[in-house]
Amino acid sequence: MFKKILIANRGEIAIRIIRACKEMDIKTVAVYSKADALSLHVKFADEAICIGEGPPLDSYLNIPRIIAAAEISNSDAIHPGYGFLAENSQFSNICKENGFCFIGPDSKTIALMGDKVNARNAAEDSNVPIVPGSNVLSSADELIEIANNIGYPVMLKASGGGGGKGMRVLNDASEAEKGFSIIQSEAKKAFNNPEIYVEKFIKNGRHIEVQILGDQFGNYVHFGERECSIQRNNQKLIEECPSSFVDKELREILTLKSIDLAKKVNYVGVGTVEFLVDEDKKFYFIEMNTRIQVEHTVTEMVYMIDLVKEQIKMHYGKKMSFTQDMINSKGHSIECRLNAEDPFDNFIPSPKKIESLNFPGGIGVRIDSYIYAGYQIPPFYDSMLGKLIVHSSTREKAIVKMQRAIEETFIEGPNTTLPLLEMILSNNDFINGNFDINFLSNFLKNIERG
Ligand code: MV4
Repeated sequence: MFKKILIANRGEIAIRIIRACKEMDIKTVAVYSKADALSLHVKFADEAICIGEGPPLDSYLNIPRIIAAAEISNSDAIHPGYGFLAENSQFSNICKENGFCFIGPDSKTIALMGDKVNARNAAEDSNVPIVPGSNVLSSADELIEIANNIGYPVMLKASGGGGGKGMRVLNDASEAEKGFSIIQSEAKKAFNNPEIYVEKFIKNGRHIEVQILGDQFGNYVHFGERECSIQRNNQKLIEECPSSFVDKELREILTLKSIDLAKKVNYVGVGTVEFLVDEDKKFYFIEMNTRIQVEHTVTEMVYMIDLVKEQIKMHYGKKMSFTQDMINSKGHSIECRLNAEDPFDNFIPSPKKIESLNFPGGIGVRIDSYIYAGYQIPPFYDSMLGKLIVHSSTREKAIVKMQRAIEETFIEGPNTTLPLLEMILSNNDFINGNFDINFLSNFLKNIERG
């Protein structure tokens, strides 16, 4: 096994990875910015190397400094976590060229899935249903012609985007000309890639994703689906495993198609295949994420597996130690994201000092976090402070447990998403599983109206 892994990340995911390494008897190297000198990942790792100032471009996104830290510490491998460099195909390649194993897919696979038009084509080649739409568009006229064929509303998307950035809904042809130039210039600016494409807009869908795992010998398994519809601006707030909307039949086909795609691209490691599922349970591939995701924990609770350990083993080159028929799910898990944001003021970040803190406990309660009482939240990074995850035998019991766990949680100092989470957990539509991707924005509108 690897002797030493450098973690090119911070916050709760850096700690999550350190925990897996400790239990595997792998030494860990933390890298940190000056703003993170007092962060827990620095204390928990065996070694820690400061790589620059607070702003991400000077530290967690600074490839030469991370590679230098891996060299100085004599690390074998680099784990990117999520965000930052996790889906940077160049970084995957640079790690490899410098003799470090990148704990993620090879640069070709990251680049393929990072290009959403190519990802659509890979899905189509694997007989995975995609949203009716186009390849790269060359003009607004071409957009109008294709949109007329598939029918409005349509969604314009940046091929280099994904994760909700660089998207726009067009309701009719009169919006096409302007939409085309806006999204094209946004795409050029944000992703350094002006390529855009169009898809039919799937109304009132659910956002459902499948967790897959592949080794380097062509073996693939899945760990069911996650329900990720409770989100806004592509920031998920609550995730579940399984989805109460997905029946046995739908699960079978979603997971089968996900593995077909993974096989087609010789995928190695953990990956997530994202789908939109409409009211008639028709499903459409939208993207594939080539990283460990924030919400991997709900899958871990239900399948009783450590996905980060499996990910590390797969990239070391171990053969998968189980087959699909050995994998069983049990019960239901829910995750709530604890963010330092004001949910009642447009989720404005609130990077303050944690004045006092109490985390919940009890059977089936898991906290993946990095904050402690007295910790000053730096202003430079994502506002997620941690995740509260519960597991119980049924969805109903998991909801009750989450309500109880939220009641026990106190985070004083910053504004947090806790009061909003408490309200959603007691909402009848949420409790009845009666929601889609519009739930959160409608819920917030209703609060405003009082
Ligand atoms: C869509 C869509 C409807 N139709 N594509 C958002 C994030 C990215 N992963 C894909 N996303 C979507 N793509 C088509 N053709 C709906 C979403 C979407 C969404 C849209 C508006 C508000 C909330 C949303 C939540 C999840 C997904």
